[in-house]
Amino acid sequence: MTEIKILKNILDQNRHRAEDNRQVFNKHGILALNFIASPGAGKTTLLEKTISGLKGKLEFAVIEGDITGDYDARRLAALGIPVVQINTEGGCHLDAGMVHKAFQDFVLDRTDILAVENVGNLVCPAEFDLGEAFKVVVLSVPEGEDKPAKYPLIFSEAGAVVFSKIDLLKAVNFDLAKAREDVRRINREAPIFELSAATGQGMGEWMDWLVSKLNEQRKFNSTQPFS
Ligand SMILES: Nc1nc2c(ncn2[C@@H]2O[C@H](COP(=O)(O)OP(=O)(O)OP(=O)(O)O)[C@@H](O)[C@H]2O)c(=O)[nH]1
Ligand SMILES: [Mg+2]
Repeated sequence: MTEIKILKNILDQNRHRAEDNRQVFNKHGILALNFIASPGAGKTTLLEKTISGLKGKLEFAVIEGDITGDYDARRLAALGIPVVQINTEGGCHLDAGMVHKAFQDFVLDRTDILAVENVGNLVCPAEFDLGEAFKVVVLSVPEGEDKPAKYPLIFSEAGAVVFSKIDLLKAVNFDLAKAREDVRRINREAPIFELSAATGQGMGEWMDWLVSKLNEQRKFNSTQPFS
């Protein structure tokens, strides 16, 4: 009983902090995205290609969540964008308080998209709202088409689902129709992107969608639309 109460308190506290973060992002016209996927699904590569593809058009800032190390933060900082690394030292997800602390380092009025790369897994990050506009759940095709059915909570919460490494589709026999069907059963709304950060296939559609979501959010919050 005590354990349940403590967990509820932690989640309630997180929810309040997430709401504070969301208000800050809205005030500054920032589209905040929480990228969630298994280790190695291609989150950082997708961010690298997205940020390069939209260079000169949109300003990105990235918060990198990892258990330890700063490999991904270095990769992204090499693109000349502001990056903050959070090491959870064993924790399997980021929380809203960590994100709040991290974004103090950014010039918010100069940021269009704040991308948070969460710690790699499809389970714990599902419980913790960070104040993002939506979660982007990335499933790489080598992981198998059964993942939406096996990890339904995170797919049900997704604002967008990305099937990544689509260049490997044939080699790994990924059943695209089944994966799509299972996502749709759990989540009727989220757009599903099929893309390869390696070959560029599907990247245009994904980036156009990001721009349209940023504009939508700014119109909704009556801040300046991007274009
Ligand atoms: N074939 C192929 N490989 C890719 C693609 N995207 C990423 N990879 C490879 O997949 C591996 C993992 O990519 P990362 O981007 O580091 O994956 P991640 O999800 O950020 O990994 P963690 O942060 O460690 O959880 C690397 O070897 C990438 O080169 C893709 O579109 N196609
Ligand atoms: Mg990564």
